[in-house]
Amino acid sequence: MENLSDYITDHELKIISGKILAGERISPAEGLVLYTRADLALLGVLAGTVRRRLNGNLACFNRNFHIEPTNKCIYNCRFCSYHKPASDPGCWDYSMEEMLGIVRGFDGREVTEVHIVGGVHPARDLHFYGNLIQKIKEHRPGLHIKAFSAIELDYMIRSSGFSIREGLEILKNFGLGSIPGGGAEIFDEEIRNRICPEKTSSALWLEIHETAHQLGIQSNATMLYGHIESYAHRIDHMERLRALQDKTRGFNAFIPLKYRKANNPMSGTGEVSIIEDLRNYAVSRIYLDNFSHLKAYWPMIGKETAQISLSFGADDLDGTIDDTTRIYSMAGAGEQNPVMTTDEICRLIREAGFEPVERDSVYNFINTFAL
Ligand code: V47
Ligand code: SF4
Repeated sequence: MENLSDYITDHELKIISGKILAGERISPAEGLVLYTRADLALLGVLAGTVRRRLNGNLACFNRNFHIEPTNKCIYNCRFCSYHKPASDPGCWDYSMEEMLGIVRGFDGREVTEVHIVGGVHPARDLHFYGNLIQKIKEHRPGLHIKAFSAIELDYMIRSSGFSIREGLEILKNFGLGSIPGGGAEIFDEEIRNRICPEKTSSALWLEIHETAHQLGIQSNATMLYGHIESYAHRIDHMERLRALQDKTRGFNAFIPLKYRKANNPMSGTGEVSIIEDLRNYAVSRIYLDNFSHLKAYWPMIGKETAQISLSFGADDLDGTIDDTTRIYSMAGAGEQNPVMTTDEICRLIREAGFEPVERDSVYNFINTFAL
């Protein structure tokens, strides 16, 4: 036997594998066959081929830190362990000065990006957040500000009386660099209604990202998986993203986020296995053929799974983070104090057989780390 296809006994899988190896797009039905009938070894080879076609042997990361302005939130997503009522001792609400203090804490350190995302605060509008961006930029003009999920944007822009386009333009003028991928969850309306009924609709999430792309603001997209959704729902989610990306080319990275069960009302659904995480990375790498980057967000899945994911399609490990995010540790992720030095991230990447490269927030490569 000489060809990979000689080893595949399932006829349909053989045809789908042939398409992937030839660089052809697969259909939603074919994506479902991959999820349900392909074993992990085959998925690794197929996703690895796509990954190498797009990103060669490189695995990238950036040097960043997070600001989580508040965990007060007007919504009550059932999977969320993060938001707290104002009366709760675990509730925080940073003032402008406190947030600028976090930024100043990184003075003299080689970070290139601040990632700002938090709960949807009832009383903070576009003016407040625009001001925050402006002040950060005044202090450190070179720092890229990747900020606010579409859910936060929807509320802050709406409550300030602007259209989405106007609001995004205002934030861009203040210095917003790009938009993170949060709040996408699962687009299927029935599942969305069961896990986060009050949240910005899927259609509006997509519209906000489409408008941002039209204004030259690049963004990411996430998918919350491993709860009550089916494989068909995941394919539907990725299909909507792939269609938008065909139109705008404005997405940088796709980030699957594994549902973590601690301290939230959906705990009873449990968590999926590492096998499922790897299967999901591989199918998303193959399905989203027009996304250049697949991010394995290590604070969510842990350093070791992130390292293995590089062989299942991922090419981006996000950032050094420096212990500045709490969303996942509060939901039970293994990384209680997420921080990695540049040396550690490079070692992890090399050990997995890839070459580390530092990227900026819009995926220009800025630093290689020759041994
Ligand atoms: O939308 C909340 C998720 C997201 C849980 O763009 C949970 O670079 C798992 O979007 N279990 C916010 N996930 C974070 C986010 C993100 C993270 C890293 C990088 C980027 C980027 C974006 O966190 C929410 C939601 O899907 N989340 N609770 C939980 N219990
Ligand atoms: Fe609020 Fe975000 Fe938590 Fe939903 S996931 S309750 S929008 S903080």
